[in-house]
Amino acid sequence: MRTGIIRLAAASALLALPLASATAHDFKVGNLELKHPWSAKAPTVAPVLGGYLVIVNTGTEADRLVGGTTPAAERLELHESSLADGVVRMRPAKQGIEIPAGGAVSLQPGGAHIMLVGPKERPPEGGKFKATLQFEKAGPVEVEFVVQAKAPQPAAPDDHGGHAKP
Ligand SMILES: [Cu+2]
Repeated sequence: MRTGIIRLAAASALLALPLASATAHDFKVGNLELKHPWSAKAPTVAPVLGGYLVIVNTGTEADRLVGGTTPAAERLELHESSLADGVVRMRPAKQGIEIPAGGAVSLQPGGAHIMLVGPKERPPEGGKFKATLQFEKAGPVEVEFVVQAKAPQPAAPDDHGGHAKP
């Protein structure tokens, strides 16, 4: 799979900001709190959909998001992004995404994120789809992503146009 590229309007969009959304919904597994999983409404031709949420680890041991499944797409992948010269490049997060002990990770446009490859359904804005996220220590947890036209916070445009079709 080719590396996708996102062009950011502003690097400041990479900053993690607190969520404030009327539609917030949370899930819990072990010491992990999964806050407001959401997906950006995408054009019907988009070969991928982004999945975003904030993961809080209230435990004393680090955990790791290592993968997952969803009936909404052929494949669920974890991607990480790096910024160079104002361009964000994304690639599969081979080691998964670490959630530090007593810390939090924000999966968001322009940063590390969940990528649904080969979407089978495209729920309208306000629609939902289920996914099971797999954590190294906390195990599997079923969550529900809500589709939004906009990020629940100031963030980069959800431009995954650089992604190659599988
Ligand atoms: Cu991606």
